[in-house]
Amino acid sequence: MTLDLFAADAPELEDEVLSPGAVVLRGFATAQASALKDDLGRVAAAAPFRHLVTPGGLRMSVAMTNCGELGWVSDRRGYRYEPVDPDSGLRWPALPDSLRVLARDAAARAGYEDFLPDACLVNRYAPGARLSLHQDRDELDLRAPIVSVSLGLPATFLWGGEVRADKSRKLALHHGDVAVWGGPSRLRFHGVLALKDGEHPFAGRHRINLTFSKVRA
Ligand code: MD6
Ligand code: FE
Repeated sequence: MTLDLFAADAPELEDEVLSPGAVVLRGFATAQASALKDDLGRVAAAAPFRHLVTPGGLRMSVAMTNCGELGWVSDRRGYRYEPVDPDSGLRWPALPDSLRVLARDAAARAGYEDFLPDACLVNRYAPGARLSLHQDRDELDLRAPIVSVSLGLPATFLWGGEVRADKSRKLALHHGDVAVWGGPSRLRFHGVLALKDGEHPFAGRHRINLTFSKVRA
């Protein structure tokens, strides 16, 4: 029997509401993955992945780079967005059209029309890499949502509340899933548990996450 993905009885991947204004669009990016891979390869060639240091002096386990007008950086002086890659002294690579369109379409599907990101943080998780609970709050335009694309190995995502101590919910994010959060959920705490080892055709033993935001109001 061949699996006909267009058949009326094909398994539907359901959008999953996390909280008001926050949703996971299951498999939303899967069809574009090969174009994304080519474009991300070019971004990483121009601005290689690196492990940033937190203001407290800890090396982050997630490797990062950026594309778009502004890139997220962290060092002993703090967290901020910068137009120039501190490693090269050059502007971050431009946001590829494939990424811009994906982010805009995902935001629209989640109810946020005309999302025009000026920053795309590219996160690379190797086995064991994790991101503790945090808020995305270094952006000036908090009216715009965060669009977060998962590629490669699956991860366990933590969806918390408005304060760090709130109980968080765990959910799996797979290759192609896109989480969008904005409006009343824009400052929700979230994080990623330590990545389990594995192998995925998209990125081998890695998970790649793209976090799009609008920094300039
Ligand atoms: C994720 N990432 O990897 C979610 N936020 O699914 C984030 O929330 C995130 O990786 C700020 C900085 C880096 C990140
Ligand atoms: Fe985040």
